Amino acid sequence: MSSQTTPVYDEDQVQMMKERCILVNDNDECIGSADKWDCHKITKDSEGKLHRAFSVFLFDDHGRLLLQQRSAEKITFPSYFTNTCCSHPLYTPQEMETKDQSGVRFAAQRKLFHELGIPPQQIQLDKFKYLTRIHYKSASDNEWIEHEIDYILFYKGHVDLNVNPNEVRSYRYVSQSELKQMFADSVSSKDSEHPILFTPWFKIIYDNFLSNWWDNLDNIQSLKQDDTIHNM
Ligand code: DMA
Ligand code: MN
Repeated sequence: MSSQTTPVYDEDQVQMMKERCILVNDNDECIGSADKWDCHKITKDSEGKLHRAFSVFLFDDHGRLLLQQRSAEKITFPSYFTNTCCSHPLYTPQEMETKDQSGVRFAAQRKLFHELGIPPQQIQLDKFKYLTRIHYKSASDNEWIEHEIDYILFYKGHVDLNVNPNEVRSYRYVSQSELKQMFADSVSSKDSEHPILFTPWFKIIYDNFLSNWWDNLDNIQSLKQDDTIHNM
């Protein structure tokens, strides 16, 4: 006899599934709102809903990238390694503002505090370097999917960390060569009991953009693609 088991999700993470995300069309124009659950749930009628997101890449003064391993409690992509911080601007006047990407900048400051405990006063909104937007879709498992237009924000500067264990399982600063080694280890760990997994959006960015951006970290504004939305 087979029975369908419903996974028991972490209470705090389930609570956050009530957040209202910004629904967008392919041109990143707001077309409404939906809760985080509906945006990411695979149902028989839909594969999630296209919404707005952001990805922060935070570098220390030596140019090393702060990597995050998502907590085991995350409902999507648990225990995967990824860039410093990812989330969604919310359906509020402040976080929906598109002029100078001020809504996603504000949301990024909010989540750097929530996930990593970085004091908001250490994050100056105009020090986020906005690079481009990436439209992608990728399933986490049979139940959950990401389908987003993801704003890429770089940030360089020293910050103090006080990580939230409900969000972050581990973190480390890596050089370009250390990250390359982790990707190599990830391939060779594929069939092991504890594979090293990277989130699909981080892998897309790593494969297509990151080395060029990282090589030009101190002149990053010259690589900005204001009006582009990459379809990946
Ligand atoms: C969502 O990240 C954003 C991207 C770019 C995938 P997330 O699942 O970490 O969102 P949250 O931190 O709000 O749970
Ligand atoms: Mn999302």
